[in-house]
Amino acid sequence: MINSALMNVMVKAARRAGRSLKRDLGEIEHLQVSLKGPANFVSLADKRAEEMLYTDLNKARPGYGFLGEEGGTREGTDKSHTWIVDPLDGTTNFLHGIPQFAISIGLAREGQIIAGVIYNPGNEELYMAEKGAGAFLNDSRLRVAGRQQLHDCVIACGLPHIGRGDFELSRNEMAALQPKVAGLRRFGAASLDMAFVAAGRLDGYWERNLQPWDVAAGIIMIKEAGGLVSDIDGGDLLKTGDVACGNEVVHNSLVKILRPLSRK
Ligand code: 2AM
Ligand code: CA
Ligand code: CA
Ligand code: CA
Repeated sequence: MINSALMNVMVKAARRAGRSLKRDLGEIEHLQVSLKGPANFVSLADKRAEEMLYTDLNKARPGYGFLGEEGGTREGTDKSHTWIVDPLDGTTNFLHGIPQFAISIGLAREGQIIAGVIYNPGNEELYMAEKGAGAFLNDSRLRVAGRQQLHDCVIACGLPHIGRGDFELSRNEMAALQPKVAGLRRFGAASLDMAFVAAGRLDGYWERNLQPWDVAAGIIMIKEAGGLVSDIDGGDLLKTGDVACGNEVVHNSLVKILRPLSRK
């Protein structure tokens, strides 16, 4: 647990939006599901949750900027702080009734993430991290897994799908990793993949073409759990969305294998 005023604000907002998602789960016929692009679903559930998060976070910290997946950028008067919010990470899972989705709230100060909350309302797992205060799952302190050999590791990834991603690169990455690891997984909610790495459930994770709201909270979660997280090719992760993470050895091994395949 982290008992700061900031964390209380973030946790309360996440729990209220989580109750909204829970009410909407299984009510798909009432959710006005639409497409933002190929296979890019959005529903009333995403929009309602984001409005709640904006309302609560903006009320508690009136000047902060807000970047949300569904509402875009809302400028604040305080130019150094920005909320980076995904109201429903894993919409495809949500709309299929697969309980692997989350609310993700990150707070950036001068471009660095200083706090994060990731909340899965389905199983009420709440992950929190604040710079210098550690990372927690509910009441338990988190630490990344310690495995030092890739062949012992379970690694999660993302996969491109219709309308998004580089299929050939993904095939090359899978071909390179598959024979080297104990297991590959694809769960479909980036924020929870990163939370699982922080919790030591997964040894590592990589995915390309993510957005800032997919990774913001996960970045601080992994750092505060003692792991490494970065852009695969050495750039600014919040801009590129090409993430690799794990403990130091796993992170470095992933980067070493994946970077030469990249065509950037
Ligand atoms: P989203 O559910 O908030 O859109 C899974 O690979 C990750 O990619 C999820 O975090 C998901 O976030 C994101 N993503 C973006 N577009 C997607 C799509 N069309 N299908 C599945 N995941 C998508
Ligand atoms: Ca989306
Ligand atoms: Ca997302
Ligand atoms: Ca989303």
